[in-house]
Amino acid sequence: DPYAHEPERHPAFKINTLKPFNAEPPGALLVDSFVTPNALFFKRNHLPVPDVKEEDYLLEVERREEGREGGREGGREGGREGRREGGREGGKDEVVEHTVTATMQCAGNRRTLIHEVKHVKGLSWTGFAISNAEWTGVKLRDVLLWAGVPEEYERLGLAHVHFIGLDKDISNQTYEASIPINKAVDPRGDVLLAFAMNGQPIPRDHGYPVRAVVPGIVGARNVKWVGKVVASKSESQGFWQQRDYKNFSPSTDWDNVDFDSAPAIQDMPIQSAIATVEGGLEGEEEGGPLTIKGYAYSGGGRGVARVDVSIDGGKTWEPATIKEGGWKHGDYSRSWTWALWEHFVPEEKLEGLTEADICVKATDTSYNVQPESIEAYWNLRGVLANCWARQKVALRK
Ligand code: MTE
Ligand code: MO
Repeated sequence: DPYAHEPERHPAFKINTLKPFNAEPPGALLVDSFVTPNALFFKRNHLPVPDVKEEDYLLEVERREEGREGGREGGREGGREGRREGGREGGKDEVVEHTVTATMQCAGNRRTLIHEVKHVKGLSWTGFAISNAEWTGVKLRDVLLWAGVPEEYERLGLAHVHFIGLDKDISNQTYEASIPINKAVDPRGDVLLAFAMNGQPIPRDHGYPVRAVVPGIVGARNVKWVGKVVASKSESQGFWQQRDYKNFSPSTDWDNVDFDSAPAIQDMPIQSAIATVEGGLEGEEEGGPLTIKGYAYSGGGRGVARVDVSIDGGKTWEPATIKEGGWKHGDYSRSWTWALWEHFVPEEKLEGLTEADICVKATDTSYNVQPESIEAYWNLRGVLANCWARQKVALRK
């Protein structure tokens, strides 16, 4: 059993699949803290969790200047460098340690909504395949410069940085993905090769000893157990870069899909979800006041500018209170975290209503808003489900 040596997990998780282990924490626990405790951070594994020993760990960095044409592997290795990473020891003196608070979200978050329209292939995440942590590591930019990928990478035609994981399937295929090189070398891009998560060595489930943390970019590119980094002319040709994590028209199905026609998901769109609703008929004869809590998040460094809440199915709206995170004055490109919000509806606003039809939509600093319907957004892989969050609450018997 390749899954015989999996780490222990928190009992509160809603488990999606056991082997590989995929699970989300309960919403109420998740929005309880701005920084998610490691034990409650959602877990998304495609393969068995590898058991990497720090003493065996060596990060390889490669510069691949010969591109591959027509999507075929044609590159030879150039400028190959090995480097000891991870843990607290070994040659990190040339690069400085950084800590970045960044939210990570799976592209399949809220896929249950897509399943409800028409079933798709994919894990049925409700709304909590997202978490926030303080990551410590070295900037990928510094490692690339140290390893001989020069600032003038464009002259060499280098356009992507690949991360190759140490987790393998039965045919020895490893998990890998890539990001655009401009994100990797941007000093304000904050991409880390992280070795600590919330002040602890990264837990095995999250990539021990080193994982890529790519703030603002979909979870799938935040490769765990990174064994190798490659600066390359072409995008990763890995399955999860080319044949998954892409979004298509509602009319596209498995018979006519052309994966090469769509870009790999990188930045995440504006998103929000309801985590808890207190009040209403809960323990009362007549519906009491409502307290609604949840999160909002946008990718690409865009901040959450506002969260609007409606209790009448979207006819009228009020802004929620952002408790933590979200937009900061003057920052348009470096908001890496979610915003936790809260909305209180007093009893007088509920008078005459038999039910509250709660809708939530967030707006980011580019004024992108969430789409209203999921039907218009259905896609065969069930990714990027970011329609309005909705929940109905009974107010009268
Ligand atoms: N990295 C490796 N090596 N193997 C994986 O299966 N899953 C990816 C990404 N990095 C994955 C990986 C996906 S799809 C997501 S959403 C995030 O890791 C989840 O990170 P987490 O388990 O730390 O929450
Ligand atoms: Mo994911």
